[in-house]
Amino acid sequence: MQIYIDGEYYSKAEAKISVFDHGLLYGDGIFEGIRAYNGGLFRLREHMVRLYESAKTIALDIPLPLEQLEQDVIETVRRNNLRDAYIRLIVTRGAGDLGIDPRKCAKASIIIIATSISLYPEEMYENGLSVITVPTRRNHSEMVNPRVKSLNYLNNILAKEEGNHLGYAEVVMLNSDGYVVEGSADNIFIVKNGVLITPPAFLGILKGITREVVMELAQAMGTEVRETVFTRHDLYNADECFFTGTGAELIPVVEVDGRSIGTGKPGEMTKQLLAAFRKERTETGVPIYPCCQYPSAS
Ligand code: PXG
Repeated sequence: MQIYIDGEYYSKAEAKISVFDHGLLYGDGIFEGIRAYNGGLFRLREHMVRLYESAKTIALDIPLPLEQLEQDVIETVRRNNLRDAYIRLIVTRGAGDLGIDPRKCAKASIIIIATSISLYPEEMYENGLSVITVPTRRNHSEMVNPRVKSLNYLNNILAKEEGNHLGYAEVVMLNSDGYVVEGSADNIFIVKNGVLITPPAFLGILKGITREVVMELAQAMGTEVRETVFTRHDLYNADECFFTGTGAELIPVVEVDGRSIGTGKPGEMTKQLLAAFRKERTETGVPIYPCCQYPSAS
């Protein structure tokens, strides 16, 4: 495995960063999770733009222009000879001293890891997930804004742990007003009377790239899409429900807090969108390899 750190490539054993890095000391940094399918990087530019927007909001200067870092992502996947991959792109505040002051960190560090991905079992896509709402509320937008994909993921990890504790693979988070916002690492959608509904970005969510793609696909199918607030009551009484994310892609939810959603099986619109998403992701990626230089598909 070849791991990129600040423009150089290292083996897994040699890929190391400072213990004084504020990414480690304080979760001071940002990241992206990107997928490659069939030799193409899915929605690469959208992920890059989100990374630079996260950086702007936390006043972090990424020491490379977007276009060059984008090329470095492609090169890292290439060097690892991957056609299907999960790419973790990380920018930390860099090494400073033990105080929190970011001015002590002279230069941000950039890390790119390209590897294969462990997926939810196919059976979960066919049967759907049972989930619960958890006590930990999503960060308030005026505190650590969920729009920033920051290295400080404790809010999500606590929610995930509350699900683990009770045996649930994913959870639904509410914001401090009690509105449904998202999963621990996924966006949430419901379907009611043929309308596709998802919480608006201002409510305090990560504005998922998969979420955007799914909204576009639904609109192209002629479905009405609404970004609007909804409550647990609306969730329990939805006809269908699903999560979206780079890792999960689009996964049906069939039970929430012991209430079955709709028929208790993945709904028709969910199944149609899952099929459309699977087609989209394999056909629209940014090519990693120039023509004719593909490594053999193994
Ligand atoms: N909300 C949150 C809080 C997330 O962390 C999403 C929504 C979905 O966004 P995208 O852009 O991926 O559609 C995420 C995704 C993983 C993984 O391996 C995913 C995320 C973070 C860490 C790991 O699935 N974020």
